[in-house]
Amino acid sequence: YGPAPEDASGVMQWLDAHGRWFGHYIDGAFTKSSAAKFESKNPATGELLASIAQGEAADVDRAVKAARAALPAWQALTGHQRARYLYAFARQVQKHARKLAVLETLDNGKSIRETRDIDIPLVARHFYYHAGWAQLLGDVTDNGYTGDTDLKGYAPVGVVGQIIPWNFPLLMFAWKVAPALATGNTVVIKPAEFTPLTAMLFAEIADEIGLPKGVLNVVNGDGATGAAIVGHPDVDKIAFTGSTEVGRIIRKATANTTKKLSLELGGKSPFIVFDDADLDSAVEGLVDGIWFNQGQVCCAGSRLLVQESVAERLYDKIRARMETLRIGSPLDKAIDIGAIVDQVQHDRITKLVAMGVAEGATCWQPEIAVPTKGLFFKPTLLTNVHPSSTVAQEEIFGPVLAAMTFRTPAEAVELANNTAYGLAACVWSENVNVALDVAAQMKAGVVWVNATNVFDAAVGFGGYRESGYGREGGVEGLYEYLEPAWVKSEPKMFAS
Ligand code: TXE
Repeated sequence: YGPAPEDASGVMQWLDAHGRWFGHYIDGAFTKSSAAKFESKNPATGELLASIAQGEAADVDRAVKAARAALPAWQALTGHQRARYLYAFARQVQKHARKLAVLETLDNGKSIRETRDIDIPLVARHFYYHAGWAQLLGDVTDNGYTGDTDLKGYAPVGVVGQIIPWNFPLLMFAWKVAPALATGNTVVIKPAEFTPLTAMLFAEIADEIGLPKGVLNVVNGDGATGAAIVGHPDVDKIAFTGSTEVGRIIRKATANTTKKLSLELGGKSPFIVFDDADLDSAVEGLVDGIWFNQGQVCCAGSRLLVQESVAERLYDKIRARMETLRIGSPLDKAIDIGAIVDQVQHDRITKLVAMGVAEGATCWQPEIAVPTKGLFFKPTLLTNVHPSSTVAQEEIFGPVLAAMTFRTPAEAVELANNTAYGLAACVWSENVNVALDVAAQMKAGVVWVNATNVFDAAVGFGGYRESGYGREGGVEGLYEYLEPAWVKSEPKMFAS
């Protein structure tokens, strides 16, 4: 990882070795059974990376059958034995870190600094963390005596269908797969159609570590493939991360079934700055909060709420910092902002910013160089945003900060909670009483004080209201994949 742009030749060779054509990973085998296919492109260059099989209902059915068949043997392992596979995954992720990071950056457009320093280490951390739980839970589910006569424990849910988005392809894969396997479930997972490639490399890792066939199945495809997983009668649980709109569709599709459901959906998270805040720190927080991953982050601090008395001073500092952001080739290690994942998303961001301006917002972008080719979008500041306007209410999912002002803490709380979402919030103040009081009133699943985007495998992440339900990570995340199974037997009277 020297100063030169990251070398992608090794990953290109890997793609070539596969004939730039990937299928699914079902029952421990790579298959290209589907006739239809779609293309995965590098959004920074437009270059075709590979063609991918479009999973059909028959592929989903084979994957579900494989997962069902693998379930008894997987559940019969002790927690310790399952943990060994999860530790092996974590170690292989570290071993293949560079390849995974480069492939993720090529497929998604995110900067190599982020994939290398944030995404991949968090993926490994997630597997290590859940390996620990596999051991501990195994002791409960396998041998769980809590007294002489009570056999208490938890049973795995069964076959789990998982559908993930494109903004953190491998990290979302880890967030879904690690807890499911740790708790004794088997998996059918569908990567997002924009970013299927690291899931294929991960399937190779599953093969490498000798994961029993059928325990992890990867079916590629778009929303139709996702719907086939959701609708399959032999899937016991659906775990979904994606848009609020598709979350609603899945809720309806499963309403008449007994499927367990967890949903991690969109957000419009407030980033509240009080007049006594360390403004320079807050600006750095914003760089992370809204320009990290090009703003394609469900918990992005996309609504800046700043106390009126310091608003102009903060805007000046933000603009000055925006002039220093570097946008360009994601493989360049000095880049802050990479490419937007797909033309559809780029168009959506462009449209929403135009709507913001039409609704009265002032749009400002720095005079920085942007590559002429590729799906790049300049960091953008919208001021004079009306709290009820579209850009204040709807997730833009791009590098666009919508700024509003408030006068009192009560007004800040009201504005902050004034959306349909409830995922994350940040409060910046040097006054601990104000910060904690406001933090406690946030309708959000996670609140950061003088910080933003702090994640850890040990902390349950998720939201409520239109941001969904269920948690990923931490103890809470485990319960999404377990059913309490309490068995009681009467004490035996031993004949003398
Ligand atoms: O999401 P979709 P899209 C938000 C963000 C973004 C918007 C649209 O605002 O601009 O959603 O993105 C699969 N049944 N988020 O259209 O469609 C799909 O194949 C089952 C926030 O890409 O929700 C992909 O694997 N599955 C979010 C996954 O759902 C279906 C991250 C997500 O795609 C399906 C991504 C169906 N009917 C977008 N239709 C976050 N919470 O971080 C699609 N899919």
